[in-house]
Amino acid sequence: MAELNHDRSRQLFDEASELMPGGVSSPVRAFISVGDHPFFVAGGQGPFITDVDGNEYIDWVQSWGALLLGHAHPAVVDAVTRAAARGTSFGTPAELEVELARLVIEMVPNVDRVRFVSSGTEAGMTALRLARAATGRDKIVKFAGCYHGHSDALLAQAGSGVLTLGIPGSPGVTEGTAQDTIVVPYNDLVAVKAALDAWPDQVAAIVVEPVAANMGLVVPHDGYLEGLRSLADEFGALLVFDEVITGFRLGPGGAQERFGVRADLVMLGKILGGGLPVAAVAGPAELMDQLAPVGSVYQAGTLSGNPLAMAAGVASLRAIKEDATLYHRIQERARSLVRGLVDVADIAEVPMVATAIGGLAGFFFAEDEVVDLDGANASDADMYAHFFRGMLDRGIYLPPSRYEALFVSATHEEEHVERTVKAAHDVLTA
Ligand code: HOZ
Repeated sequence: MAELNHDRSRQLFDEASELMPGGVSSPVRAFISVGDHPFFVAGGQGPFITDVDGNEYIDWVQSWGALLLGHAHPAVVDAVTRAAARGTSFGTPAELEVELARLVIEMVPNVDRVRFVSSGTEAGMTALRLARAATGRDKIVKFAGCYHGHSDALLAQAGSGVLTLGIPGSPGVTEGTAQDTIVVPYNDLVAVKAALDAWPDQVAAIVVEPVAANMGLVVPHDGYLEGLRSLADEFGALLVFDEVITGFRLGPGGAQERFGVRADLVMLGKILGGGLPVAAVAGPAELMDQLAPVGSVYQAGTLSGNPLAMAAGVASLRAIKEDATLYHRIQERARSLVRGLVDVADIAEVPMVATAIGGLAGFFFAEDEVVDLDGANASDADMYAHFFRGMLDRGIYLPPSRYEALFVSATHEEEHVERTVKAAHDVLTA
């Protein structure tokens, strides 16, 4: 079949590459691991994204999960437009912050206080600082393949772009910082216990993506999150759930609600901002009130609580709350998508394993179920790249890396699943 015309995107990418490192503002967007050039976006509507050459794609990335309601949701657009007309930034408290904080506290379990920041990275930095201050300990336990933003302490064996580009440990992270980060495999409680035994009274926090979605999609074993909770309690460490992806996606209360496991601190982002830069650290008052200005743990930001971002967040969470069937629909859609992909892979005799949870879907070209980073690494990278390019040519935009998840929005219908599965059939049987 004829390839789509990407002339304008190519031209822009050439220009961008002279002006910005790799031509992008964030590494995975460069499409390097799938052997392609990125398309440049012109706009999006619901489940669709359109590029500057006029090609339209069914978008299963949805701004890396930020858009639960799909592109350009009318309520979000309206709220942001009205907020912008009143002024774009004040650096002073505003009513919408109170409203968004109230919505978060209402929807997310075990939260009395919310500190808004502008990115998941900031949320991770703040959660760690708070955990270290609250426990008087330095070390943290994280999991290979989990990604919590690009702060120094959390980059070790991180997922997402760090994996995609095969960067083992980023230059610029000091040895001292790296020494305080203990990395163990995901889904392995014995390894966590061993780490806590090896550094008694030194671990401030166990930081985890309750469903790992930055090494591809890897779900926790039954009892895994409960096990982390017990180990944290036994060893006096805090349990930090990075719910930047799972928050408001697995259900209104995220992973805590879905799995019935309490976290001491929660990192939120993506859906929280409805596509604008909002993230947050949230938790019980006794911890959160250690942040300045009540406590002495310092954290600040000129654009924190930005009115446009707050307006988008409030409009999104309200729309989510009002849509009684949303979580059922996205879950059914995610399941039907992975069922369809696996069926097609079977027909084509291509090994594939796939999983779906809430509005998250993921697949690996692999024989065996993937439970950790080793499994994800063992999946077929060349096959993923080939599949990605074939799907893009057929108007389906998948994550440009096998280490990312697929995101279902409230606007994806069964017909979009069917078109995706048909395209997958054509690519895999060609
Ligand atoms: N952290 C995102 C993937 N999990 C990548 C964001 C981006 O490159 O835009």
